[in-house]
Amino acid sequence: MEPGWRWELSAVHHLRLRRHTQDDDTLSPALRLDTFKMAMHSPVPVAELLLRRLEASDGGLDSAELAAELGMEHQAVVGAVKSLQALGEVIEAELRSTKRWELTAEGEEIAREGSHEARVFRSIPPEGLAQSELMRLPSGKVGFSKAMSNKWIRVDKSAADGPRVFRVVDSMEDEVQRRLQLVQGGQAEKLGEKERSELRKRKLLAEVTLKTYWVSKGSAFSTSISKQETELSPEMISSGSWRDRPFKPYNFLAHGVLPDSGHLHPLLKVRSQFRQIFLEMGFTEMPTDNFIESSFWNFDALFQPQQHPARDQHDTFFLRDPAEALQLPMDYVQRVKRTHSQGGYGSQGYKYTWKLDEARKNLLRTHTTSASARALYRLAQKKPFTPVKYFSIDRVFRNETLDATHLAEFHQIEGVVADHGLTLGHLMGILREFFTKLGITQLRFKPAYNPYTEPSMEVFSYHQGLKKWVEVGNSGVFRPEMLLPMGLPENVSVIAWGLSLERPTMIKYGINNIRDLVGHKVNLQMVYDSPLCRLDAEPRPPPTQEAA
Ligand code: FB9
Repeated sequence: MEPGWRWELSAVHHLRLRRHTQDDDTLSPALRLDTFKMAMHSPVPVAELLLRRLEASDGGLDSAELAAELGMEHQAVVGAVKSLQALGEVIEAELRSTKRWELTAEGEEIAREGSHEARVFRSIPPEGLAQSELMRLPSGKVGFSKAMSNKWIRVDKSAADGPRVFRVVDSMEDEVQRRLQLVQGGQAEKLGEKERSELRKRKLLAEVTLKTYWVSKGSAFSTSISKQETELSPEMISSGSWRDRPFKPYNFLAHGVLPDSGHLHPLLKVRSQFRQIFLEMGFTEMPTDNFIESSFWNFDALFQPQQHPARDQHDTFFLRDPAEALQLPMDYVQRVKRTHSQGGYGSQGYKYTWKLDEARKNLLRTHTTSASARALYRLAQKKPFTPVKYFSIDRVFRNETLDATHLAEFHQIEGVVADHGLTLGHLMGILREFFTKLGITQLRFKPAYNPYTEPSMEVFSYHQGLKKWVEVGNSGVFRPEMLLPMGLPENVSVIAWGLSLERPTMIKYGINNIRDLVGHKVNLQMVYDSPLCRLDAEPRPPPTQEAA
């Protein structure tokens, strides 16, 4: 047994650690084994064993070596190191990673039973063995080719009843087994690089990285670790026993256990940031508590013609039940009908036959602009007109082709400002103010088209992280054909803009596929770990695996 430390019973039968030198084999293997076993089952906590061992060591000890000596799992010693570290300066423990050679399972088996080629050699009697029979042996295939290449055996192909294998040498040295046993005995360094790599190639040996601790005495080292009190109990105070009890130093920097709490989905964190921005800008939230909308409010009221491609099955989810909206403000509907079919208010309209049935069709709203239409219509009923600033953030549904950034539903954020004489300039101004609060300052406006706004603009921002211009929204001035039938005064114009909640959330939290943010594939850990959202702060780096 190689030198090292041994547990042995001292004269008074209490356990003591003693460095066992080569010539010190006084303890009989049997006695050493059971004291060893006794140590294993001894009530002495591993930590105490470690301290005694450290006491006796000069300089320090390696946690893996100690575990080997104590014949216990390395993890148990690591546990003791950690609990001693928690006590303060009792020990110093420096994490080391040591590479060492370990036998693979097959390596273990060969160290025990001998190499395949040795077993093949041993299984060949002097009169030889039929090759077919030899191949059926468990080590047959592997052993035969190695024994051949070691020139231990030969094959007589011309033998009567088929190829026959014979020994070439009388005896052989099972070097492979010997080398594996050397490693098993902790003397891997005795093997040359070539021998080691040959064994590794045969998957008999593997180099493992072991994270071990080099433990040394701390400034408050002592072998007796009296359990430090962590609580000051009433009886300690009443008995005064607290005076002579060691207390664990209070770690004021301890993070404390995270209280179990609910976790806001990142989307809701960003939503509340957007809400905050709108409220700061004096906007009022529009009611959007109806996912189901009539085609009238979702399209017709917005002067979107009934044959517009967005109004067919491919883009919109229509409802079978309830299929139709029954209550519509008919006087207003008539004005919408006329505006679509004949125009008015200075517009020539679309010159088509507008159908009420089409307008009655229920659907899942495709945008929250339908809620803006309802709000502006209610506003128009209130005389005299008062300027307003409205916003909405809620789900909308579009029957779109699904891809990494598009699902069949997303949250639309919309801002609406109605006042006298508002112009495109006002829209650009309020967009700058809005996006600046988002931490987005470099904006570009690109002319665009929406059926319900003229002029319309797509809004782009230069994204530092992505090093490109990103479309961050759409906007426009609502058409008079939309506003005047509602009953809003001539000189009142309404500017509005919209964007999604998902896009900024994905960029903020570094999420590239919308399915990692929304839906059944979301990893709840991402929600739990998602940090607070500060929209105007630098975007967070995407979550790395580990973190995870
Ligand atoms: O959100 C979008 N982009 C975006 C927004 C913010 C953002 O923040 C980053 C932190 C820095 C990043 C990106 N978009 C709108 C632009 C694109 O993503 C676009 O491809 C997808 N759009 C959605 C619709 O897709 C069919 C986003 C969604 C959208 C588009 C238009 C409106 C609302 C949402 C609108 C409107 C509107 C126009 C005029 C009047 C009233 C409303």
